Amino acid sequence: MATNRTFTMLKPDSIEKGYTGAILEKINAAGFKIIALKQTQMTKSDAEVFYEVHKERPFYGDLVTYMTRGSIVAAILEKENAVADFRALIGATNPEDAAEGTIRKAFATSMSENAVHGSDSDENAAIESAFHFSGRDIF
Ligand code: FUP
Repeated sequence: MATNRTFTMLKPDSIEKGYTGAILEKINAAGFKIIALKQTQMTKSDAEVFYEVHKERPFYGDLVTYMTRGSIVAAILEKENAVADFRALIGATNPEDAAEGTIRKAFATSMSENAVHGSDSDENAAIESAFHFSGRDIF
């Protein structure tokens, strides 16, 4: 996949609070083009695989429970320097540390319920995009 793409999920807390539209608007306003989009719910095994890198961490079980308790909105975004620019737009993992103007500052409540996911590398963006979308879902 080209390096001008990243992958995001609006997490269950964002959907529950009705923030889908507001967050997508911020993403568009920051210059990202949405090239794939869907609302779906991850199964327990989906979340376990998606977050396998954190398997040994103490928060892993809670993270899987949280990510599967309701629907998420998954999207692939396109923009020059997408991975780094999107990480800047979402802000620090802990919303208390997130800068003003970031999505987590505006919409997240805690480190464990932090509103949105953003891929941390081009390689993971490609893996995570393929986890949720097939080629025919990407425009
Ligand atoms: P990020 O890349 O900012 O999404 O953060 P990480 O990949 O480090 O963590 C993934 C998710 O695990 C976070 F979004 C929330 C959760 N997490 C915790 O609940 N506690 C922690 O100490 C770290 C991460």
